Amino acid sequence: FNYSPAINKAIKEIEITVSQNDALFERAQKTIPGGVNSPVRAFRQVGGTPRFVTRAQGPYFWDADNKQYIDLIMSWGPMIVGHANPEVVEAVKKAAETSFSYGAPTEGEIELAERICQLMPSIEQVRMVSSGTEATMSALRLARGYTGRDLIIKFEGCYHGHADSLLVKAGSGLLTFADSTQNAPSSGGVPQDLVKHTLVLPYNDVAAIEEVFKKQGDQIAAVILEPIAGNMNLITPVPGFLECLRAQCTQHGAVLIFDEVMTGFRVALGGAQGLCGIKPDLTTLGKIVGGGMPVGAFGGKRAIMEKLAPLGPVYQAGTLSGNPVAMAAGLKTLELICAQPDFYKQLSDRTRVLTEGLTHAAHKAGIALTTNQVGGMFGYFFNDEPTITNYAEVMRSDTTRFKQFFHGMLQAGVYLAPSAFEAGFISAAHSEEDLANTTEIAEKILNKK
Ligand code: KE4
Repeated sequence: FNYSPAINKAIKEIEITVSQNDALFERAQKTIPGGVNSPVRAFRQVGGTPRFVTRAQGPYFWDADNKQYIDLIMSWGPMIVGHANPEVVEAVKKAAETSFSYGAPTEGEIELAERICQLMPSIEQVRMVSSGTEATMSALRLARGYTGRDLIIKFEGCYHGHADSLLVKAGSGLLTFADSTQNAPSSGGVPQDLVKHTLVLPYNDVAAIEEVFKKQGDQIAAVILEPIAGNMNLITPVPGFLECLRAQCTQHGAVLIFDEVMTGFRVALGGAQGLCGIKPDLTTLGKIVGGGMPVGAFGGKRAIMEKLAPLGPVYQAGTLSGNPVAMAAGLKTLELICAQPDFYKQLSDRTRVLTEGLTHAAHKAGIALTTNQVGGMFGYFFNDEPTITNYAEVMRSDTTRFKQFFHGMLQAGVYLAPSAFEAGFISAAHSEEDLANTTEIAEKILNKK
């Protein structure tokens, strides 16, 4: 509308700038359930409007209102060499120029498979898929096919993607799998008949593991866990926990699956298994292994992997498995990491600067905060327990304080996970200045009464 200059000026002044994030979120909800393609992105746990990303570079992204953020999620882990890393972008462009997908084998798949086997020696053979969920779903089917058994064990608070068998939340404490009424799916649509084959134990509970194996060891197909848990915020294994699982699985012929979708190439070059020195029978990967493109992978002992079609009876397939453009992104990402001998030392040191800064800021404000850090991932709990080792303790954290902190940081241009039950991630692109700015902002927010 074009009124007189005076009126135009007045309209301009009173024009309420409608956030583009709000407008996009409203529009998105018309055609996408919840306006998002993955639930955690909807800010349901913290409230408010998700930020719609328009572009990202290094440790930063910009939202639809052109506001810049220091990104401490980095796509939930994959962007470990920074957003739009020029060398990764170049590799993807080059691959894309010779078409995106063939549905036929390529050398890039061999190169990535060889790199994974070199970096994780427990993996003798590996198959590519297109997500972490596909990797864990396939690994479970393979373990069941290899052992001829049905029962699987997972741990409360661990998340392995959304395959039916893994969307199971048990009642508290040890469950006898025979009494399936105590198990209840944590998602609609998962049949009770399936749930009875999944037993959920408390994370870090050695006695619970020994009890179950004593009773039902010869019926257990697999144990799957996050060797460092990043889906109930960040929880590390207590001494003896992983060792007990390894021993019990070996003794009873169960397949030990380390779900390293998040920890693979995140906590160390050899993943969590490299840090703890325990070899699982199968490993699942995702996130960093695709450099931000859709890639998952599962691999391990040749004797188990050879049960997979076309060699063996366990079927598993995928149109875009080993996609050449995605392989190029994953390969270049791992190449950049391997080219820097002190990559993880630097990443770990910087992440520790962040967690120590947050701890210091909270304690100065008289606020109880516990932080965890392994390699380039971190967790923080508004909780006065000195160490937090399982889901029940995590659940005692102060989520109101979390929400206040989350929104204060968001407003100040720092993007943390919009859920108290997620870990945070930094990249090689995060400078010491970025992290110092983050802790300075945190101090201001935590000291606001
Ligand atoms: P995807 O299917 O989301 O690629 O991977 C599933 C998965 C498997 N295993 C572990 C240990 C994982 O952390 C994940 C996925 N992690 C979540 C973040 N906690 C992805 C974020 C989301 O769901 O949007």
